[in-house]
Amino acid sequence: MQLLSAYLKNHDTDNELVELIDILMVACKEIALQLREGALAGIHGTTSDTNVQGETQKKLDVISNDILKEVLLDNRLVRGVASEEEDEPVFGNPEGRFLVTFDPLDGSSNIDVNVSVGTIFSILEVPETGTPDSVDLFLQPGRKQVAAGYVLYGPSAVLALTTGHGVNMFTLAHTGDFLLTREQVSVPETTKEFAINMSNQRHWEPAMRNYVDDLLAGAEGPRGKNYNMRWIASMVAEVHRVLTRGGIFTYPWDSRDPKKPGKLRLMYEGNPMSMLIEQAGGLSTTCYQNIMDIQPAHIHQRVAVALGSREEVETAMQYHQDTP
Ligand code: AHM
Ligand code: MG
Repeated sequence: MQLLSAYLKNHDTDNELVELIDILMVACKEIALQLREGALAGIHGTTSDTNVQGETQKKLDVISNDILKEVLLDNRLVRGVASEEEDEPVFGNPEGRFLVTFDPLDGSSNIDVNVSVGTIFSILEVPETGTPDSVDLFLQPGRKQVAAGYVLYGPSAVLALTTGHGVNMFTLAHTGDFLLTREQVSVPETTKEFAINMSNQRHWEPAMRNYVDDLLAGAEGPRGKNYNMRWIASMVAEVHRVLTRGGIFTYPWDSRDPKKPGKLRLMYEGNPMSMLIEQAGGLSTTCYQNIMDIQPAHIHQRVAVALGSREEVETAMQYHQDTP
């Protein structure tokens, strides 16, 4: 089985990008270790702080954020990082070539109940040399990502990675190495499985309500087949399932906070997951437009997400075009 860095080098990945991905994995291995210890490491529960988005921070959110920041900013290749858990980007080497955005521990409401969580990351290049440190460096559409991925901390720790040449998966071995376990992952075009937080149904747009009603109607309804539903409340685990056996995962716009276009964040969740899904042949949209075409206005911007099996996502989009 091939080592992550050897695989990437054999597949024409730029040496500096390989080095950066290796460094990122040093941080993720440390997070995986902390998670494995669980209550033994005293990592359960919350801190007394809230993040920039007003959410209570879990202890491990903070620990994971610190690990990633420390490891990345220590590397000469990194110009700066932006994190879901930080108000502003943090800058490193002024000559660094890359910018990294991350959700250090996605799905963190699952930590205390010992259910899968993950780290999501996106790598961008500094647009022009000589530009001063500022948040503007990061405000690039998802199409500009040079790599994206996640590490799912589940029964095993799995890295799903794209550098723009398909999606590959690597499993963390007891030796501490990530080894190639799935090559050129492809999302099935059709599906009979959907994932949405149904408890928000009353807040959705009519188009989303109609779409989900028709899924629930099963074989007797307009979709003509029986659908299964899953909700793990951990986007990394949901996307991993979609990459593994297809499906549609959606966190749509809802009316609870009309100013926010969705719950998930464009730069830490929407863009990297969209790159993975598209590179595996799937589709990732807001139900109106392709997520990676959005020009971000600020780093903590939210986005509505519907991603997964191409035909199913196209159908969901069609409901949004057809419903006034
Ligand atoms: P987080 O980054 O604060 O963990 O929030 C993102 C998570 C996603 O992983 C998941 O899809 C969603 O929030 C779950 O939301 P809900 O609490 O509505 O089930
Ligand atoms: Mg989070």
